[in-house]
Amino acid sequence: MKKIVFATNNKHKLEEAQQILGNEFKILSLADINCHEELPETSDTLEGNAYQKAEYVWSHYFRDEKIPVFADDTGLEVEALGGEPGVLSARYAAIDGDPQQSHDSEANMKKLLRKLDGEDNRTARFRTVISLVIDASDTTTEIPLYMEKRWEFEGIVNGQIIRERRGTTGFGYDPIFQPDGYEQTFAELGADIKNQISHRARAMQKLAEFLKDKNL
Ligand code: ITT
Repeated sequence: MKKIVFATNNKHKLEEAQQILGNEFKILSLADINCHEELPETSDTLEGNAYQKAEYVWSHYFRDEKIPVFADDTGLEVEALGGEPGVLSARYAAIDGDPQQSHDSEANMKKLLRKLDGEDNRTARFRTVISLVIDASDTTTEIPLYMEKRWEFEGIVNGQIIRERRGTTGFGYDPIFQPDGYEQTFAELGADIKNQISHRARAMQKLAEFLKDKNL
């Protein structure tokens, strides 16, 4: 079985990725490769953060092994707010509030609903970017040439921010996001449907096709 590293410890993401990549791949988490440090995530774009995480793991753990590494970053982009919270989605409430509220979904949703109070344009999208880094080093030369190749895969799901929370499954902004074509929020649709149509699933499907095509 081929190995691939997903630079995350989020169980939910690991399971979803394993389901989509199938049993041709064994997905290794950060814990599996004994990476316990905090990965850098300081970019102001999703693309930058996904690449920073994948590149960090590749360069610190896999320089001499041909194991591909990928990482993801996701943001909720709200049209009326010029794309906010975007790359700040996880720590939206913490930016000008209490730093403890980083990753506090309730506080994040509350802030977003307050910002959209009285706003009729509720159009929003979830966008995931996956960055894949593969070793392309040439170690046959006298001085080994360490090189990487990188690719990006994007997944988008369009929808609306509703005015009140509905549903109990999922995480993050799921209770206030209703994907186009559905009457329910992500938190009402449940994991089975969400995992077929979500931003992350779409990006992951593109990654899976790429790995298959390139026979990686
Ligand atoms: P990592 O440990 O993998 O970094 P994270 O919580 O930072 O997990 P992401 O970077 O993927 O997760 O997403 C950033 C934030 O965007 C996340 O904290 C949620 O608030 C929101 N988000 C991402 N995917 C979501 C989804 O499928 N449904 C609802 N909210 C989501």
